[in-house]
Amino acid sequence: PTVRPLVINTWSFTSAAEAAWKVLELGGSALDAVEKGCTQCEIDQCDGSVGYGGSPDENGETTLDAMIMNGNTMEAGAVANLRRIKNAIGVARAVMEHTKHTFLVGESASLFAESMGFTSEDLTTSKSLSIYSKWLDQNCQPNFRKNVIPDASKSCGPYKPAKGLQAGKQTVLQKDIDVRNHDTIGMLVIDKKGNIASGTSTNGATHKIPGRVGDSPIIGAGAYADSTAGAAAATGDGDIMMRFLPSYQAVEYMRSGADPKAACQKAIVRMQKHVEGFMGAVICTNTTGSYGAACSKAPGFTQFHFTVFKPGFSRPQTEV
Ligand code: SD4
Repeated sequence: PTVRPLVINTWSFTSAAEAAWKVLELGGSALDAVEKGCTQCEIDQCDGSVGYGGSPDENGETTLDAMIMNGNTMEAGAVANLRRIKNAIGVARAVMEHTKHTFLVGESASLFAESMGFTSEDLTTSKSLSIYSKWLDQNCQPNFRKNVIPDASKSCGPYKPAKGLQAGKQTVLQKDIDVRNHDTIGMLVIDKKGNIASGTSTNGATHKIPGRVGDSPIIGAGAYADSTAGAAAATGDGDIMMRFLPSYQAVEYMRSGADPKAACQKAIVRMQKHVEGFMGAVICTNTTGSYGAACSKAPGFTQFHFTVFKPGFSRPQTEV
């Protein structure tokens, strides 16, 4: 039997699922529900890893990555390294609907957002500042990059090859990435008409090198949607996941007949085969609203929670 409408999102972000569900109950579209749901997480600063005031980079700045995809039209919009704008998924949708482009990045993405009427404000909070200051004191040398960032009193580097990097086993950032700093929202929605949409929003990885973009805004990596096959979203170590397009892969597995859980598992296994100790999870739904998830366990990451709202539920429920 077909389950409609359906909201499923990564982690225990129930306020996001609730916001998306409200849109669907009123007859809204999958796309509106995804935008509303992920926006709620940006407002709530879900787990400190979505929205403003989280994951300060090496300069102490919070920057955001987001994408949204319409599985009916296969249109998508994305922003990465977005500065000063809180509603990253809103900007991603504006890229999709108001330009002929798909992906805008960095300062230019922020200028686009401002021109579209999004408020420009500081994304730093006392919390992000304190995370940054502690880390800076412990990890960085004074004035290393003074030539690059003239007003930096301290900064990081020089960067050395990470152990096993040549063999593709590890990334420079992997040691900094664990369950505490890695909770992107990825959301999949099927509306009453059967339209499927997906989206993500994140502030990425804590202490990232400025300019670092994760998997979340990359179409097919962070999320994917195709109303003829299903949708998927990923969370975890984006520096690794973006090399495998796990969301695209999982949707294609479902198109070839895999059930959602198996599709998620197969996408995870492909990454595990190549990267020892890799940490990540994928959620999937097919066109009938059957859904599933899989994760790659790592030290500090032994259980992956995701949230579901579907007919018969009076509130979102978290599943493992
Ligand atoms: C990233 N994948 O930027 C994101 C972070 C994440 O759960 O998913 N956290 O690498």
